[in-house]
Amino acid sequence: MQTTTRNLILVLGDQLTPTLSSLAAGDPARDRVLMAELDEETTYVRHHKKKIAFLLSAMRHFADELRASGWSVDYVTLDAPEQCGSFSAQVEKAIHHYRPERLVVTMPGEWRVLAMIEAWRAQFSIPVDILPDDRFICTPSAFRTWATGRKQLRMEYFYRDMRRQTGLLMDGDQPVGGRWNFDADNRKAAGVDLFMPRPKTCAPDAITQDVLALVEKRFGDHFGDLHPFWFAVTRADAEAAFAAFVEHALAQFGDFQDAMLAQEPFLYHSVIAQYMNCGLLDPLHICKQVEVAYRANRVPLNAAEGFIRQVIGWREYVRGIYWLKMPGYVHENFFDHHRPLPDFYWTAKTDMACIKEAVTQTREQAYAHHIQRLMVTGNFALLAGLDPHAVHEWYLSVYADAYEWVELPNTLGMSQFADGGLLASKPYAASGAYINRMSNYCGSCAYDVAQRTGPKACPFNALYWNFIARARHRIGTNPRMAQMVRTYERFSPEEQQRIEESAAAFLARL
Ligand code: FAD
Ligand code: DLZ
Ligand code: SF4
Repeated sequence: MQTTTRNLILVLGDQLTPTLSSLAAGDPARDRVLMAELDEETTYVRHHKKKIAFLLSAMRHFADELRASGWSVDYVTLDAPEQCGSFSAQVEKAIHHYRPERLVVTMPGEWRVLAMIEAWRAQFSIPVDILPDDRFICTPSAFRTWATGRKQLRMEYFYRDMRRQTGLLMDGDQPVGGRWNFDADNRKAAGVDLFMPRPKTCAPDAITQDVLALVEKRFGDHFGDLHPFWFAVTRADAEAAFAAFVEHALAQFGDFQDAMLAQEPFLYHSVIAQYMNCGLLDPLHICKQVEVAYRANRVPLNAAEGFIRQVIGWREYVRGIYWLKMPGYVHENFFDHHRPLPDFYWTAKTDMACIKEAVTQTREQAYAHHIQRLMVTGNFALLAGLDPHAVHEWYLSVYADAYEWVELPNTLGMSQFADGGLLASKPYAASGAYINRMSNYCGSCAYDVAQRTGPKACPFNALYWNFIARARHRIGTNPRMAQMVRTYERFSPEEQQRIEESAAAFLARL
């Protein structure tokens, strides 16, 4: 039993990893871990109820895991009288109580929290050690070095470096299969007759039941359905969920990565970002398991490469951009869009079948897959000129995997092009034809995807051309947009007029 505390180790809610640098540097016999459920963290946006329940339950299970391996853990629950509201106040109280020699913390995922921790150096009377977060492959400073001097940042080149650095899917210094990227094989639309694996579900245990009751009581008015709650909240269950994905879904992950089907929220996606982002799963380890499945001929190369690219490519790349560009990044608004978020982002009350489907499953599951986020809700926001900051806050609230370091560059950069093309090479803007090609939503929609203008026309169509019309002076020189700008400019003045009127009439009704 520990009598005095040498160092105080603060473990944040998304640092649920036993090999975390702050824990690896510590000594269970002499140091004390502090974890806290806090008003500020549970409300800095109005998180989805399932997201809060998931994280608090995972935190409580992790505290038990640490205690079982010999650590002394002070765990403050949200409803405890000693809960102080913020990291700063909670740490101050613990320092006052234990009088530790040092405070140790692994680098947080968010700029807001890093600024707070850095301020503690002046605020508290003890040294504050901020250790690197080695759960990522690329450090912020290595990313800065990679980015420095490049005319354009492109994920594809970064990704190749990550492949070389990790040795994943490499034959010597060459990519397995002779190509770095098999995305061209990954654009299949899904038929309704496909067999759909489902993510592994876990029944809530007693700890989770307590958390669910707490969340219902405290956050009953937040967006989202709390029940049924089926996320894994322990490392063992998250690993089992990932193993089930590898066995049942990974082989078709590549083929149907971009597909969307009504009533099928998950298709062949892994549904593990929430586990990776809070530290229950290790990104490099899971990529190695995917490579093993490929080398054992259990999954094709386009699936294995596609999956590994998302994790060591996109995930690391967006984090690099986040730390390179914060704190200013959050305010970027290249197209000067200011329209408020329509209510249907919360209520799903809209005649647009694609948006209704994406928002309904978001409310039910705190999950939508990448193409729904990018090409349905994100695409609509871009075309309708919604305020990118409001869009960012929506994405940060509603998904169980949402943390600012990963959500912000995806929303502001990839989806809204609000950084003017720093992250993505072109705006992800598309008309209804794209959604129709990749989904079965349009068949049951009140609108007609084949019509460009008029009251029955799919709103994405007029909005798309209207976006091209208003944005062409800013994006017309982008080689990937020039063709669409030229097409628009070849429309007759009457057609251009009809597009403008249809778009304006729709936006006026929002
Ligand atoms: P899969 O499709 O099975 O992919 C496997 C893994 O690859 C994911 O678990 C994830 O860790 C990683 N990955 C895939 N694409 C990306 C990407 N673009 N950026 C970073 N990692 C990626 N991802 C988050 O983790 N948190 C977010 O808050 C988030 N917000 C997003 C907001 C928008 C507007 C968009 C367009 C994308 C966002 N993404 C976010 C990226 C991506 O949509 C999710 O990672 C993915 O849908 C999670 O589901 P999955 O685990 O089934 O992923
Ligand atoms: C997201 C979140 C929530 C909802 N609640 C807590 C919490 O109560 N306590 C905590 O330590 N962390 C929480 N988090 C995660 C933090 O917000 C996260 O650590 C920071 O965003 C830094 O990435
Ligand atoms: Fe969405 Fe348009 Fe298709 Fe309706 S017709 S589902 S609004 S893309």
